[in-house]
Amino acid sequence: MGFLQAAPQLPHPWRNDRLLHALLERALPSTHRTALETDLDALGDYALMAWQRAAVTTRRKPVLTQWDAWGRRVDRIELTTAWQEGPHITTRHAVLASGHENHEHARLEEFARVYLYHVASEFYTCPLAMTDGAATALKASGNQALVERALPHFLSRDAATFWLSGQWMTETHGGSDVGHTETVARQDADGQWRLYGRKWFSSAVVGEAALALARPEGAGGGSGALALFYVETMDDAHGAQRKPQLVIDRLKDKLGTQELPTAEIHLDGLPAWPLGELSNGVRQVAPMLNVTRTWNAVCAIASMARAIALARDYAMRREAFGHPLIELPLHAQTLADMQAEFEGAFALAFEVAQLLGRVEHGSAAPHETALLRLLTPLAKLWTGKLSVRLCSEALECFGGAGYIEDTGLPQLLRDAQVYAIWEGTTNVLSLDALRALAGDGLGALRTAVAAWQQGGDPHAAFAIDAALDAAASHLDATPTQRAALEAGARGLAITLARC
Ligand code: MFK
Ligand code: FAD
Repeated sequence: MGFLQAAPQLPHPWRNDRLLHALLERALPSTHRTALETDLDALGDYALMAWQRAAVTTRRKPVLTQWDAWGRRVDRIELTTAWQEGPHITTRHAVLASGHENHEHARLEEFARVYLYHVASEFYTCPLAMTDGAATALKASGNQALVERALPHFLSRDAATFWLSGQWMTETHGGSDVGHTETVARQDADGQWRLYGRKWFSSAVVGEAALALARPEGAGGGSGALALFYVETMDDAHGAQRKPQLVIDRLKDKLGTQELPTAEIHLDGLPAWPLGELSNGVRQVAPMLNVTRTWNAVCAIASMARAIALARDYAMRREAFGHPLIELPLHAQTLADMQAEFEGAFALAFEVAQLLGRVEHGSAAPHETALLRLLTPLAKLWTGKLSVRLCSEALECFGGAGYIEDTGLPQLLRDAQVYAIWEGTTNVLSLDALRALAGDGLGALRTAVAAWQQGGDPHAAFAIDAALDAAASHLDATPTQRAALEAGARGLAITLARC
């Protein structure tokens, strides 16, 4: 046998992560770090184990069996190993529960865990994000009965009692524009609400609960008439089988996120409970959207971190023209440029995580609520786009090997494509950023930028001020200039996010 190329090795995702260490040292009191670091080290071990395991096992997808041998509808889903491990890892290391502790660093501590766990989780983080979002929306609703019913499960630190929640919004006619929702909520004579309709993308179909948008029977059209409902999916009376009023039509065959069982479902009278008023469901689900969008940003940077770590390691093992790749000036510059873009995205995503913690805890500065409202869509949309670009660049760093399935590398690129689509596409979030800018967003950003700039690079300060001035002039558009304003929204959002 001739030359054999050494495969890339993944450095320990926590012990070798200079950025995350620096952030936590800067942001957390030492008493918090000690406890957190035990979990981070364990999650780093798990990530390393999962990468090594993936190299020697055949990739699996979830499998749906709709009927048993005797003709009974069962809709049973077999999950991958990482998914079976998900509830145990998650609860043991408080991945989700830590975000709901009562202190201002709770969200930072949660998202540090998410960042280390995400790639190994095989997108078990998708339903975790939605569960976190559901817990947040339930708290915001003030519906005490539902809070007491669901939160002990959603935030459980014991796998035996842990529940996942879905987020049932998208329908065949309404993904970005949920105003087309056709699912109807009808009330029985005894007052029980039931949902009838079809949800087109359900990514936590193995979960025990969901928040669903539906139109109360007789309510008008459009999105303002939608209500937000809490549902449970399992029927304890039948040995924790799925409720018969929830039918799984099929699992989607997807470009990426293939371990995640995303289903098309029918609801045929599934019992449901409104979170609050029987209208303005979009307003009620907004706290969920903003939390899942933060997860999306953090998971997108986790994918970038993985791709760059592997490319950097490979650059020390692969030689060309008599040198390891890392010693070739242009290859080293390519890696450095990727790292620089990544570090900017890392800073933005974790800024949002910290802001969220402060705002929820009530310790935020006056401008920070509006700042969070603006930076959340900006972080989501920018990290979503950047992850595709950086994962693509990382694959190229491996040459032909980056295109070969059983290196495990192409999956990074396929998975990255989803970050820009779900939870609001780039365009939808650019328009959301406009909505936030039109409120107190721009003023909040100016206040924040002034603070960030103190002692910083004056050239960078000039660039940011110029972008903010440009944003302000766009926002002065008259109603007749609205089309031009919308057409420029993506450029504006990306400029602000990069700044
Ligand atoms: C592994 C990574 C983890 C990530 C997991 C992801 C799992 C993926 C699962 C999904 O994809 S779930 C489906 C997600 N779907 C979306 O994100 C929908 C995208 N579309 C939008 O976001 C639209 O902008 C929206 C549906 C909100 C538009 O609906 P409307 O009814 O036309 O919105 P409208 O009238 O502008 O807003 C209604 C109210 O909500 C307004 O408040 P008021 O009633 O008080 O005026 C808005 O200000 C408010 N609102 C909208 N978005 C908000 C918000 N408030 C706060 N934050 C927001 N983001
Ligand atoms: P459309 O809304 O039809 O968008 C098509 C195009 O039009 C996009 O490029 C969009 O940017 C653009 N567009 C739309 N409106 C505007 C506008 N006003 N201005 C400019 N451009 C616009 N949904 C759930 O509810 N629950 C889930 O669990 C879930 N899981 C998912 C899992 C995966 C793997 C994927 C891929 C999707 C999932 N979704 C889920 C659905 C996802 O949220 C939607 O696909 C997404 O919100 C876009 O909606 P749509 O597919 O209807 O696209």
